[in-house]
Amino acid sequence: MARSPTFVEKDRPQEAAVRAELLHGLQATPAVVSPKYLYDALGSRLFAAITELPEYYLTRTEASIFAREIDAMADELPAGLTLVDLGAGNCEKAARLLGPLRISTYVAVDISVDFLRDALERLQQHHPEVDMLGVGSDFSSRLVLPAAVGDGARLLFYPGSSIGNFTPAQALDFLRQMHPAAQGGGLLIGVDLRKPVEVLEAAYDDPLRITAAFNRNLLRHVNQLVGSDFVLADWRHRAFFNSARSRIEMHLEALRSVTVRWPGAERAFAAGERIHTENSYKWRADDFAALLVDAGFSAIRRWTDERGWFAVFLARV
Ligand code: AVJ
Repeated sequence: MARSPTFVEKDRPQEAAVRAELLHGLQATPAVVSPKYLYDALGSRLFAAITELPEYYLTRTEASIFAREIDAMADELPAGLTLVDLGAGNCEKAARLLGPLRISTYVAVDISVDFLRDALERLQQHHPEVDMLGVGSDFSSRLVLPAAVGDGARLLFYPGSSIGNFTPAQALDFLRQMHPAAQGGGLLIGVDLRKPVEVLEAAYDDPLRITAAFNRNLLRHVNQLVGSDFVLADWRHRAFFNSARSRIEMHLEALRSVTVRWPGAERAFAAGERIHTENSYKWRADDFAALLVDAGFSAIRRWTDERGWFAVFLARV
């Protein structure tokens, strides 16, 4: 019997709260906008294009690790887990895990439930035996899953090095929230590793300038959300490796002095002044394993590619 997915929306982000958060960041020195605003409909498509770039090794490398090690991963896990996909998007990565990991329930979580509908309905056709639930939730600051996810042991799935957007302190806090949320199951997480700076910087400043478009598109999204009048031609993409903090930083840099206005206020930017839009931390595998232990996880296994560029960790609670 073919089932159909269920959808729930958890705490839809309030327009007023979004405005307040954005305007607070735009008035700060240095100005800052959360990377979650990179992902409007166009931004999500630009990110998908980034994952196809030869320079953006992350997605491809992670996929190669899963392709090679999926049976070893399955050996570590009981059948019948609930797979909770944090940041599911097109559900493509999880689709390859359902069969091999003998998943009984699949929960796709993304910032907007609307991003999930088509993908989850399509996936359900291919896996009629798996219960499927789509959840709209911004879990980036607090991981709260609706009761509908159920009380079975969960395998929390956090691929793509999304954890890289968090500072080490925030990452620890997030992992500590994940530990009880797994309900006796575990965590399967992809983490980008330190590597030569030229490789890192090319991945975030590609010659086709897709990453530049992805970053600059954030200003259009902000204009839409707060009614500001950013002119994209006034801003250039900057991405560089901050070695002391072991992170790629993305910024938007004013090409000339500009004043940006929005209902109720304005902000002047000098030529060369920047808006910080993203951090992407690059971990040492041993440091990340220690972080998992700190967060309460145990029985940690890790797999990497032959270049040692990316790691997938499996941790049990
Ligand atoms: C989705 C956060 C993993 O940090 O590599 C890609 C986002 N930013 N290119 C990353 C991103 C610029 C990506 N994550």
